Amino acid sequence: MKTRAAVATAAGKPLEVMTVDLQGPKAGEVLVEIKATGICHTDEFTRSGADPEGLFPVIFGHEGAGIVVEAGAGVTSLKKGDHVIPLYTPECRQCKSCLSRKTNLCTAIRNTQGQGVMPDGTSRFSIGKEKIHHYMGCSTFSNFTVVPEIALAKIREDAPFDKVCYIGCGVTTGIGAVINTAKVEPGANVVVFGLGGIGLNVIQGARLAGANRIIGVDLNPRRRALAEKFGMTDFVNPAEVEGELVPYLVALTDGGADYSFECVGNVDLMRQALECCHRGWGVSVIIGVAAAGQEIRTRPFQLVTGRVWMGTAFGGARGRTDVPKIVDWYMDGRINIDDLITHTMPLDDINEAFDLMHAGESIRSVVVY
Ligand code: NAD
Ligand code: AHE
Ligand code: ZN
Repeated sequence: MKTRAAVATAAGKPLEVMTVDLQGPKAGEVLVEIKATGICHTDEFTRSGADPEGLFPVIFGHEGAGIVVEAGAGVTSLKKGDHVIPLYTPECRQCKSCLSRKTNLCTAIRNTQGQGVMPDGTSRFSIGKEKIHHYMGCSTFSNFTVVPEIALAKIREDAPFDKVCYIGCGVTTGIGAVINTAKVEPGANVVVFGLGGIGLNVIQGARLAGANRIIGVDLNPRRRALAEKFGMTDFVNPAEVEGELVPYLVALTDGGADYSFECVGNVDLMRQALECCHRGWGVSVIIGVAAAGQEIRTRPFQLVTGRVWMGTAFGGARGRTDVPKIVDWYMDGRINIDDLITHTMPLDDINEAFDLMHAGESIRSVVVY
């Protein structure tokens, strides 16, 4: 079949909206009509060329929601008409990682997904004879896409696609980092570096967890009002702090944060996020994705004296199990997604979403098909 898609032909170039060829689903695969997709900073990270795993040409997008059009041979858990959210972290429930119960990082299709192809080693997307890569196993910047069955969460049918698509990455990553990864307890003091599409969900998660002080750190003063609406108690603009940021944050938190979260992808901030944690027990969670060649640094003494450095992908969520529950939280009014979706646009205008992100204007832009 043919489908409209935004194709990234080379690193650093704007996306090109065009008609591409899409092969139907093979065994264990599902054809999905994408109804809406968010644009995450990770799409921009790879588009820019900063991602060491970046492959081109490719169809980006990993924050979508849609409807099953056709289930391939052997698919048992989904049927035509089901509403779904594609998962860049699948959940096969059979691999060593899934069975360990220690991680959400299912390994069933990790290798081929990283190579931009389906589990059988081939791509479903092409233009004539030229192959186009899949991205993170999702490629939601295409009106129709093919996704493995184990990488689709079935969701309730009354949930609006243009809102719950954000659960496909940003919402789950931010809230999950607090609840699943850090396991923030009531009364804890939390510092969040970066108040964009991920950081604001960390704030919302910290409020759900019953945190006491929730301190937001961002260079963009326009983030303040929305962050306060989501539960931030104190705003710190590093550009306005006299002297060093770390001692300032340590003083603000009576000796250091119980938990900190880096939601930018900047290795210098990752160090500050660790070092503003409380001696003896502070936990710092890396969420941001840093460019190729970057490395984190700190004095080992920071860890010797009890601080813990950890990271999280997709908020530690097991997608097929957890995503339908997060959709319920949204539908029950327990979490706010609407206020974070600041812009919507048709696929033809998708490059505007990247411009808005760079200008610090948007939290989440959503393409509605
Ligand atoms: P975003 O562009 O919406 O937000 C980034 C925020 O960081 C902005 O508010 C910006 O003003 C702020 N910022 C930039 N430089 C700063 C600095 N030096 N000090 C303080 N604040 C600064 O991005 P996003 O979509 O929220 O994504 C954030 C990061 O999380 C990205 O690196 C993205 O790739 C990563 N991410 C990781 C996962 C995961 O599973 N680990 C999932 C989604 C996104
Ligand atoms: N390819 C990058 C790593 C990118 C990365 O860390 N991706 C996260 C999801 S970000 C979502 O917005 C992830 O889940 N990684 C786990 C995995 O298995 O890819 C690089 O730097 O090489
Ligand atoms: Zn993402």
